[in-house]
Parts: sequence; structure tokens; C-alpha cells
Amino acid sequence: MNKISLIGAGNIGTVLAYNLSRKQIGPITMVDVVEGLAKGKCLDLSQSLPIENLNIKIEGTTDISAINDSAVIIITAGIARKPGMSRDDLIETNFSIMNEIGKAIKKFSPSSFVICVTNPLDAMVWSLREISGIQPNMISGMAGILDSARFRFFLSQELNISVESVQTMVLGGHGDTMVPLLDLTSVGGIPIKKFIEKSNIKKEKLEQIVERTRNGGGEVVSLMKNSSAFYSPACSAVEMLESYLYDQKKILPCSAFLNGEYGVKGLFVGVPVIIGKKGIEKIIELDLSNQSKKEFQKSVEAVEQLVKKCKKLLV
Ligand code: TXD
Repeated sequence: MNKISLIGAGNIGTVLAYNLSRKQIGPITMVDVVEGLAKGKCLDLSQSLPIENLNIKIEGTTDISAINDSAVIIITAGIARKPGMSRDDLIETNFSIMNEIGKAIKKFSPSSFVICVTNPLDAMVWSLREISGIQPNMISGMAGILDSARFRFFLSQELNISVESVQTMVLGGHGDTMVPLLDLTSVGGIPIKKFIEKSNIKKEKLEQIVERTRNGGGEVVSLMKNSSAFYSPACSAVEMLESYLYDQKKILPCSAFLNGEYGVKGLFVGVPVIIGKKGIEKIIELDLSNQSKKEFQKSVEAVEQLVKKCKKLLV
């Protein structure tokens, strides 16, 4: 059975559990340290099943050993940003949580495909792999799908075209230095540069959309005050889970372990990957423009600084 474990029963974990329960992919186990939180949410969610003639086992607990033998583990455990906080401000608290969870994965579910969502994303997924010992192809961070979706949404709004017709790829670290690739942005298969040439959109407007994408998370936090985004992150993590469990071999922008690709060694950074039944089956190396190469390198350096902090925190 495709047992799915969700570590973290907060905003994103809750949406994940609801989304996955409707798809009836496999039994769901939700774990949270707050007494009664996962248990209560899973009891409530289970009671929604008869209404929609759904039949899936959903259990909540505070006992991390319940993740045993999971097919997929999605980690959202950790603190989220408050207004004025950067993702980097979360590093100490969330590293200690990744330390605890990484040890549990190593002990109870070492063969799972692990999807990390917790911020600062690229440093947290690096820490999880270091501590859990999971093979690099079986662990990834969710960020690029979300950032690309934000870009697609903003551009579709500007052009008054369906989001389904807007494609793009956002690479690099999940932070202010992320790299929306305009060279890979197309609308109905037409390169966005053609839209600029025909004055359907001004270059300056496109650059504003790039900046709005970079600040996409912060914009939501500033509106909601006490929480960060959760619907779009949850849906993004589900796309990674389904590509793995159903061997869909989708090309997705995910934080993946680079071992020389893009000139990077030993870091998790957002790049295009193929996800199938063997996990991260391939890392796709793009020929980046000189401008994108510079931006990507700057983003890698930002990730490197955070990982240096995590290396100091490793016991
Ligand atoms: O694109 C992305 N990757 C980001 C990720 C998009 C949005 C949010 N991003 C980050 O995800 C955010 O900055 C946080 O670090 C995580 C989770 O966000 P969420 O909004 O779900 O946070 P909540 O609502 O605070 O939920 C976190 C839960 C909460 O219930 C805690 O009690 C629980 O995590 N928690 C734990 N569960 C299990 N085990 C441990 N050790 C633990 N510690 C806290």
C-alpha cells in the first residue's frame, strides 16, 4: 500500500491531508508534537469521508514511530514566518526539528521518498539528508513548483490568458534570489519574448512580475499576518508525490542534491528534475543565458551561506 506520512499537522499538513484523502492514494498517517492536534484533525477528516463516499485510513498521532515503512513522507514540521521575518530567520528552530525528524526517518522509514517543505527549504532538505542518510535520489525539497505557479498566475492575470497556457520554470534557492527563467517562459507555446516584441506586455511589467514572484511568499504573509501560504505549497508537494508514486516522470523544478551539475557540489538547489518511481531519476542541465547563470550562481551562494550555518548546528 502507498502509505503516506505527513509530519506536521499545521496549515500545510492539514491541506495536504485533505487533498490526499480526496485522491484516496493510500493510508495517511499524520504526526505532530502538539498533543491531540494530528489526532483531532484526522478524526474530523475521517468523518468527512462517508459524505463523499471515500474510503481511506487516516490516523493522527504524536508518536513519530508511526511513520514506519512509509512510501512517501512529506515534512512540514517547523515554524512559519511572521511579518518582517525572512525564511532565513527560521533556521535554528527548524534545523533542530529536522534533526529530530531525520533521525526518526533513519530509524523507522529509511526507504521512503522524502519531500521536505519546511523553510529555509534548501538548507532544511540538506540537513534532513545529512541526518537521515536517505539516498540523494530519494529526497527532495518542494519550492520551485510553487514559485513557478506564482509566476504563471501573475503572468496569466497580466495577459488575461488561462494559467493552463502559461509555462515557466523558477530555479535556484527558495528565497529572494530565486531565478524565474524568462528564456523558458511561454504562453500557448509562444516564447514570452515574442509577446514583448509585439508589445502585448512591456519588459518592465515582466520584470515587476519576476520581483512579485520572488516576494510571493512575503506578500501572503503580510496579508495573513499569522501564517504563510499553505494551499499552493500543499498542492505543489502533492504533484511531486504523485509523480513518484504513479511513475509519471514529470519534469518539475525541485530542490535536488547536486553532485557537480550546474557546477554545484553537495548542495540542494532548485533545478529541473524528472521524478518517477526511482525518485529523482534525472537532473536536467539547461543551457542558461549569461544573465540567468549569474543569477543562479548568486542564488547558490545564498543557499551555501545557510548550509554553512546548518553544518555548525550539526551535532
Ligand atoms: O515553498 C515552500 N517550501 C514554503 C514552505 C511555502 C510555505 C511555507 N513554508 C514552510 O513550511 C513554513 O515556513 C514552515 O517552515 C513550514 C510549515 O508551514 P505551516 O504553515 O504548515 O506551519 P504551521 O501551521 O506552523 O505548522 C507546522 C506544524 C505545527 O503544527 C507544529 O506543531 C508542528 O509543525 N511541529 C512538529 N510536528 C512534528 N514533529 C516536530 N518535531 C514538530 N515541530 C513542530
